[in-house]
Amino acid sequence: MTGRIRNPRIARKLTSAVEAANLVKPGANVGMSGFTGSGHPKRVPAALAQRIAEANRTGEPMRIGLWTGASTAPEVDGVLAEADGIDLRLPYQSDPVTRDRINSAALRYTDMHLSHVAPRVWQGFFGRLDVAIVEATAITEDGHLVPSSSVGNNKTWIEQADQVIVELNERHGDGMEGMHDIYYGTALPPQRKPIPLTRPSDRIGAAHLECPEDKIVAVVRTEEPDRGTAFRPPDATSRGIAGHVLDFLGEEVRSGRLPRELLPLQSGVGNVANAVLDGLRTGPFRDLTAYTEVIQDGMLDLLDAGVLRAASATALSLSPAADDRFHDGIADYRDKIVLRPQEISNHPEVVRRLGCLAMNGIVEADIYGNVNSTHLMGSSVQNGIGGSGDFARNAYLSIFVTPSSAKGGAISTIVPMVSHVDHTEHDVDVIATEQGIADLRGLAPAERARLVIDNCAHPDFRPALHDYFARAQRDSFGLHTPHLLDESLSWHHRFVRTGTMHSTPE
Ligand code: 0RQ
Repeated sequence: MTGRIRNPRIARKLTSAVEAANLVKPGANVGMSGFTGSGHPKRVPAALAQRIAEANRTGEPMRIGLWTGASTAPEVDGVLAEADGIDLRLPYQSDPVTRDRINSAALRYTDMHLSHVAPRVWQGFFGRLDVAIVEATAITEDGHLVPSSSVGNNKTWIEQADQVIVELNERHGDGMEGMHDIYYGTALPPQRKPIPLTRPSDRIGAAHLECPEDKIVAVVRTEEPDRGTAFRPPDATSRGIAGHVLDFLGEEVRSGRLPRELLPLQSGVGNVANAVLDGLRTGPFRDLTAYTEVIQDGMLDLLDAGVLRAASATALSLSPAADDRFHDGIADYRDKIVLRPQEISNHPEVVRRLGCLAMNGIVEADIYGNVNSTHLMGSSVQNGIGGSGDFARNAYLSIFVTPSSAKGGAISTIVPMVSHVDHTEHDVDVIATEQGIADLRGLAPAERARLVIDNCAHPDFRPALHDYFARAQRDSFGLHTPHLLDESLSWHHRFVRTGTMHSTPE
C-alpha cells in the first residue's frame, strides 16, 4: 500500500493501465478529468486507444463518447482521435489530430459554454455516463479524492458515472491538498440556491472530491507530468496590444469606472491573452485578484511579482518551466490559489456578482463588434468557445484582443461581417489590436464601425473596410446596421479561393 492511498480496501484495487482500460465497454460514455493540458489521466487513455486501434483493425469497431473539462493533451485527445476511437467529443479541444477529424466530419463535436456542461449532463442530454477516469493526487481514508492540477467537471463525472477509475499521480506529493474548493450546493432550478461566493479567494466547499468507495473499480499509478505548452514570448504585436489594453485600463481608473486594484481578472487561453498578463506584471496596477478558468504562466508571474494577491480558477495550464516553479513553491501558492469545479469558476451568477474584467483572444471581429472566437472561414473549428462566453456575457467589462492580421498579413481579423458568431455585438465592450483600441460601449452601429476600422484594422485593409462601409451606407436594405449582403462574406470567400483576403493577390 502506498501512503497516497489511505484506504486499505481501495489500495487492493491497484491495477495496470491495460486492465483498467479493459473495463471500458465499446460505445461507453467516458468522463475524463483534464482541462487545458492539466490534470488529465496520463496512462489509461493510451491503453484504451491501443485497445480501440486493435478492435478497429480486427473489424470490431469501437468508439467512445469523450467528455472532459476542456482541452486535454496528446495522450488523451491525440491518441484516441488517432485510433478513430471518439464518437462524440465535448466540450472544448485544441488537439491538432482531433481538430482534423472534427473538420473532416469523422468525429462529432459539441462545442459548448464550459459552465453549461455539468447542468446539461445532469439533465441527461448526452445519455448516461458509464465511466469516469479521473486523476487524483491521493485517496483519503473515506475514499475521497484529492484532485490534482485541474478540477474541471470531475465532481459531476464522479457523481454521474457508474464506475470510477482513478489515476493516482504521485508526482504532486502532498502539496496540492487544500488548494481545491469543491462546492456541493449546486442544483437545477427550481431548487437552485445563491452561490455564497463574494470574493475570488472565498472557500465555500470541501477540499476533496466525494466518491462512494464502491464506485472505484480500479486505481492506476502514474508519475507523469502535465502537458502544458510553452507560450511564445510576447512579440512586438502582442506587446502593442497589451500596451493599448493597459493604457485603456489606466483611463478607466482615472475616470472612476474601475478601482485602482481593478476588478477580478479573467484571462483566456492563447499567446495574446498571456502577453497582456505579461504587460500587467510591469504595469502600474497592484493588489489585483483573478477569477478565471485557467492559470497560465502569465498569471503565475503576476503572483510571483506580488502584483496579484489571489487567483481562483479551475485549472493550471503551465509551461514545463512554470510547472517546475509551481512545484517548488507549492506551499506558498496553496494560500493564494483556489481551484474549483468549472461550473463555479465560470458561473454567470458569480462572474456578474464579482464584476469580472474579461480578456479573451479571438479569431476575428466585424466592424459592428460581433466576435468569432472559434471558426476559420466560417466552417473549420479551431478550438472552441471554452469559457469565453461565460465571462464575456456576464463580465463588468469584456475586452477582446487580437493581432489585426493573421497568416503573414493575408487575413484581416477585422472583417465586414464575421463568418461565425460566438459573441454578439451586445456582449463586446472593447476590441484591441496592436493598431489601437475601440471602446464600443454606448455607441450606435455606424459609430462602432468607424471606430473599429480606424482604431483596430490593419492599415493594409483599412481603405477596403472604409469603402465597404461607405457603399453599405448608400446601398444597404436598412441603414441601422448597413451591410451589402452579396459582399459581406466575400473577403472569406476570396481567401478560400486565392489564399488571401486582399483583392489583388500579393
Ligand atoms: O494559427 O498557429 O497555425 O498560425 O489561429 O492564433 O494569433 O496565436 O492567437 O493563441 O491567442 O489564439 C481565438 C484561437 C486565439 C484562442 C484563439 C490562427 C493563427 C494561429 C492562433 P497558427 P494566435 P491565440 C478561456 C477562454 C476561444 C476560447 C477562449 C481561442 C492560431 O484565443 O481558442 O477564448 N479562443 N477561451 O494564425 C484564420 C483568422 C485567424 C487565424 C488567428 N482570422 N483566420 N486563422 N488565426 N486568427 C479558456 C478556456 O476556455 C479553456
